[in-house]
Amino acid sequence: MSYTMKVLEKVIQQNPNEPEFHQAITETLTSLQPFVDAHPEYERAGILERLCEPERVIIFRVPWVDDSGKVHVNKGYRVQFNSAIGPYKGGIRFHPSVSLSIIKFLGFEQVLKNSLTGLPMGGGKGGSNFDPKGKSEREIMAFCQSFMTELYRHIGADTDVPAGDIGVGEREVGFLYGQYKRIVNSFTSVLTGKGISYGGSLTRTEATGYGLVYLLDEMLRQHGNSIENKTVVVSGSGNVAIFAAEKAQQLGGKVVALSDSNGFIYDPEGIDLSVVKEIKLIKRGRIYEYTDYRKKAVYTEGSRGIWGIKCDIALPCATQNELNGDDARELVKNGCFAVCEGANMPSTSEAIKVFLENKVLFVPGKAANAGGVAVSGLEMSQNAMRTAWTFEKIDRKLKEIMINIYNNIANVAKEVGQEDNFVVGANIAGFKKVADAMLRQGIV
Ligand code: NDP
Ligand code: 2IT
Repeated sequence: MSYTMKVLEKVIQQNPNEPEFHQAITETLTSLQPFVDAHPEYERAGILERLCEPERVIIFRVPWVDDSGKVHVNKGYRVQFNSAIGPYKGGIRFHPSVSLSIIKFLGFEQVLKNSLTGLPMGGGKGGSNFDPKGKSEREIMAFCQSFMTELYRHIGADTDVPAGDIGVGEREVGFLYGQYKRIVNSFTSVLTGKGISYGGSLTRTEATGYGLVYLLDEMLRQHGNSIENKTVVVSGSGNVAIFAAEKAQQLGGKVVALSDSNGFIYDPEGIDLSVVKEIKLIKRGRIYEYTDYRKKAVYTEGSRGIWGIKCDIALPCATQNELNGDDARELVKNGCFAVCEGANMPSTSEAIKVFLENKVLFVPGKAANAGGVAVSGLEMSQNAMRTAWTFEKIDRKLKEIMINIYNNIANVAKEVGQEDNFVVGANIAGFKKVADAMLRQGIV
């Protein structure tokens, strides 16, 4: 058995009951196999064993009190996965499904994603099984303060810099930052995605969605195509989905659907994003409310149904494993020719196989959604310089980074004889830089 497959088998065996983590490492290691096995220095230095074992896992109790005075306890996590190329960097997720497996899969992906941005950032991820839905603002604040009261001792501007993810946006980052500053009495760049008035970067809110579409646009351009007049389906209706839809519309695409975990809306005339923003960003409501504003729009229960809508381009921007093999076959049957992942691991392994077999231009999340963490990196730079760049400057840099990522993954795929296989391209390109840094730093 090859070195790569031996490591994969062992890691799975040593980390039972972590299905999402197994899925992420299986996808990555399988596509890295020919490359890694052709370079015996990786085996000699135990690179894969070390890459698959987080440098540190922190699990902690998060006690908090609800508005009725009842005490609740949640689990808090921070997985500091790999710091070979920079301080740990990656978001915090608040969602009832959060488990060690989910945080480890996200942390593992983050290591390679951050490497692809070209910026000096290692990989980490954190979160809690806390469910923010239906909580008052005071309850959210109390939870964030309790979470940070433990987390603060493990993070730092040069050590580990968390940010947002599902359930954690600017409001939550603000509460987390306020508590950090209060405890350590220091105003440092320990979180990104901050509010603009206290060190946040312009464009960070838009970055993941915009970056996704910049990469898509470049890929289509290099294939003699464009977004113009294409029908686009975007799943989710959170931070990533909204700004992916916005940029796709700005580039002439027709976005016809969005979803949340309960169902999806289809608007044959094209989604009115000002309505979506009012519902989701201002009222914190549900996506079905869209039909109150737009009479031709239809709401359907069940979020998976969104993949049955005929489209040219699909952008899954909600959550892991939201698009399975059947969904992929349905998309292909309906003529979808490009899929870029705004979410982390939204396509199951079977779905990815279907896309690749059918020559769909498929870009995995670790490359396609790297714009968010890239602008987080730019936020860290601005904070270190005690300056603030304009929206236009950051947007330009974001676009440049996404185009570089596309060229990098496309070139690597071509070099290994797998043109347009961006899964292989992203994994090898992301891995090479981290592995090289690890080789040079000795056995640590
Ligand atoms: P948000 O919390 O802003 O939005 C999440 C969206 O996904 C909501 O519409 C939510 O619906 C939906 N969703 C969550 N779980 C499910 C589910 N089980 N089925 C269907 N829909 C679901 O998060 P983000 O937009 O920030 O994150 C979305 C994805 O993008 C995640 O995979 C995240 O890891 C990834 N990502 C985020 C980045 C960022 O900068 N924020 C950067 C790179 C990747 P509901 O309201 O019903 O829960
Ligand atoms: O998955 C991701 O890349 C994020 N949630 C963003 C991480 C960050 O540090 O900005």
